[in-house]
Amino acid sequence: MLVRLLGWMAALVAASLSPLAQAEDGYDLWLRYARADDTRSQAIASHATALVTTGNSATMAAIRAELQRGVGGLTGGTIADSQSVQAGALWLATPEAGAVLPVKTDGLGQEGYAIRSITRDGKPVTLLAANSEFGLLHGAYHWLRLAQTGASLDALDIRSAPRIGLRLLNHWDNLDGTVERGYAGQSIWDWWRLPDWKGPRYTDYARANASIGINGTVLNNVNAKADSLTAPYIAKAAALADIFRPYGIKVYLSVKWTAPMELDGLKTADPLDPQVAAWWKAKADEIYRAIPDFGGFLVKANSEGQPGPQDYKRTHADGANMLAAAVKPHGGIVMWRAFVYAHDNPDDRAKQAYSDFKPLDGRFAENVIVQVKNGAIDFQPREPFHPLFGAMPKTPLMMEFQITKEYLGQSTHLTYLGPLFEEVLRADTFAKGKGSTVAKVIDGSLEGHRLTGIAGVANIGADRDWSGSIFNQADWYAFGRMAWDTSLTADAVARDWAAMTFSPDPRVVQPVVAMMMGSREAAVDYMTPLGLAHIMATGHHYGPGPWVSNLARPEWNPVYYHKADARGVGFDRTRTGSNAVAQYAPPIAKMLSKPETTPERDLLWFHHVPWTYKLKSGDTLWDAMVHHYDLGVDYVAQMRATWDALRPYIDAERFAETQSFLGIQAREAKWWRDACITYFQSKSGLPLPPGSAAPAHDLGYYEALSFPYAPGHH
Ligand code: GCW
Repeated sequence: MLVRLLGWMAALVAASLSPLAQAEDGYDLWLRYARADDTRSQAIASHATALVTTGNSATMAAIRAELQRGVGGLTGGTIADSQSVQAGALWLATPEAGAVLPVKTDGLGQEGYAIRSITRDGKPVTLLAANSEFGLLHGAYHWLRLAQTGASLDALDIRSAPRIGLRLLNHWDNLDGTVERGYAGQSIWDWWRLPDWKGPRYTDYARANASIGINGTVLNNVNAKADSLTAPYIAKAAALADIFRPYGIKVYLSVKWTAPMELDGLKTADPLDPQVAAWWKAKADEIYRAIPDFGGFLVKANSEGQPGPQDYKRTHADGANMLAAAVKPHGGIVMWRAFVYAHDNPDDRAKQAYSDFKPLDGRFAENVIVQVKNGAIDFQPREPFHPLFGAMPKTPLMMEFQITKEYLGQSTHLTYLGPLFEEVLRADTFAKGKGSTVAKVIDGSLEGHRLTGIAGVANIGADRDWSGSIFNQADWYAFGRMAWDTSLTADAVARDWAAMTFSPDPRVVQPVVAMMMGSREAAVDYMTPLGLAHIMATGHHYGPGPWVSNLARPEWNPVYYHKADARGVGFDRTRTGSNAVAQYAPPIAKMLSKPETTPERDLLWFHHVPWTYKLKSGDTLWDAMVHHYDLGVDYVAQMRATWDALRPYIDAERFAETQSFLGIQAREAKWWRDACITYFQSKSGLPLPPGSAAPAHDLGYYEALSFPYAPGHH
C-alpha cells in the first residue's frame, strides 16, 4: 500500500515538473502572475525589495497577500514585510495612517490612488498613496498590472480615480443554480451549501473584480424569486458579503415586486399602501441587520411579465420611491430598470421605455437611479445609443451593458465587447450641445448628479475558466476597466488583457489584440449588418431566424424588426413610421430623419430602404448586405489563421480550446451568412453580386434547424 502511494507521489512530482503540467485552464484569469523572463524579473524584484504597510485589517491582509502572490509568481522570489522604507521598497500609505505623504491624495476620493516613484531619505521607493485602504487595494492591482504587462516601473507618476460611483456586476443567477443567459455553466453561488460552505472561489471572484475596480455585485436574477428575501437566503447573501467586504465590493439583491404578497400574505403590492411600505421597511431593516453595508435593490418591474407598480395604476416612480424610502435610513439605493415594453402597447418597442420614463423625470427620490440598457431594444450586436440618455436631466441614469453575449455568439464566438462599450460611451447625445457624450451622462458630469453607476450583466459561471471561454474573460475585464475609466480605449484594455492573460511578448499581444479589435464588427457583419437587429432564432437567441413570425407577441418576432418585403428592408422609425427618431435631441433626430444622413451602420434600424438603394460606396443595399455577410465570414477565417500561428507561444490547453471555438465560429458565421442571405434573397429576388458564393442550402433547411437544449435559456 505504502509502496503504491509512494509510486503515486513520484508520478505526481514528475507531472508537476513536466511542461504539460504548465497547461492552463483559465482559472487564474488575468491574475496569473506567470514567471517573467530574467531581465524583467530582476526589474520587478528591484522595485519590490520590501513591502511597507501599516494596519491589520482584512483589506490590508488582502493587499499584502496579492502583492506577495504577484511578485512571487513573476519573480520567483518573495517580498518581505518591512517597517521602514528601504531602497526599492513598495510603500503603501494613507493619510489616516499618520504619515506625512509626499503625494497629495486630494481628489482621489475613497477609491482612487496615486503611484509615484520618489526618493525617501536618499533611497528610491515607489509610493502608493490613497485616502482609504480600498484605494490602496486598487493601486496595488494597478502596480501589479504594470509589472505583468512589461511596463516600466521607473519614474511612475500615476493618479487614478473612478468618475462613476457604482460599478456593478448584475448576475442573472437563479436560486436553483441555473443562470439566465449564462453560457459558463451553473451559477457560482452555491446557494444550497451557503452560508456554511464558503468555497475559495468566492475570494477569487472578489480578487478578480477588485483588480478591475468593480465595487458591487447584484447576486440574483432580475427575474427574481421572492425567496431570495427570506431569512435563510439573507443569511446566505450575508456570508458572501462578508467575503467580498475586504475587497471593497458590496452586495445588492434583485427583488420581486410582489414579495410582500408571496412571502407574508399581504393582499396587495400597491406601493402607496402603507402596509406594503411598512413590509419593505421591515425587510430592509432585517437585511441591514445581517449586511450592514448592503448596497440596495435592483428592480425589473412591469417588464416581460414581471409584476410592478403599474399593476396598481401607479407609476415606476411611485414604486421606486417606496423602496427607496425603505433603504434610505441605511444609506441604500434603488436601481430601477427602464427595460420595459408592454404586450398591450402597439407602439414601436424601441420607443416604449422613453415614453414610460421621460415623463417621470424629476419624480424619483434622491437615492433612486434608473438603469438603462445601452440601446433601446436589447443588447444587439449593434444598437444606436438609448434615447433616454440625455433625455432625463433631473434623474441619475446608470448604464446597463450585457457582458454575457446573449446575442453575440455566447460562449464560443470570439467577439470582444470593448469596441461596443467604447462606441456607446462615446456616442454624443447632443443633450446639451456637442460633446454631451453618454459617458458624461452616466458619470453625472453633464447634468450634475452625484449618484452615478454602470452595470454589466455578468458572464460568470462555475466553468473552470469562469466565462465559458478564455476570450470571454476579456469582456469581464474590459467592462471593469472601462467602468473605472470611461476614457480608456478598447484597444488599450485589450493590450493589457492579452499581456496578462497570455504573455507580454509583442509577438503574442499584437496579433491577439488585432484579432480582438475587429471581432465585434465581424459579428455584426455575419449576423446583423447595416442596422439590422433581433433576427436571432426563438428563445435561445443563438443562431439566425429572420423568418420567424409565429410568436405570440409581435415584438418577439424577427420579422417585426427587419420588415423585409419585395420593395426593401428595415424599420421606418422616421416621421413616416414610428417616429422613434424624435426621441433623440434635435441634431441627432434631424440626422436620422433621412437615409442619406444616417450612419450606414444604423441604416436599417431607422429606415425601410429599397433593395436597390445606392449606398455611398455606389453599391446597392442588396449587394452591400451580401458583402457585409461575406466580410464577417472572412474575418473569422483570418482570426483562425492568426491563432494557428500563435501555437508556439500559447500553452496547449488554452490554445486548443480557442482553436476549437474558432472552428465553431467559422462554421456558424457561415451558417448565419447563408441563412440570412437565403432568406433576404427570397424577399429581394436579386442575384448575388459577382464573386459571392451561393449559400450551402435552401431556406427550408435553415428554417428546419432547431435547438431546444441550447444553454442559457430558462
Ligand atoms: O435580454 C432579454 C433577455 C431576458 C432578460 C431580459 C431583461 C433577465 O432575453 O432573458 O431577462 O432581457 O433584461 O430583463
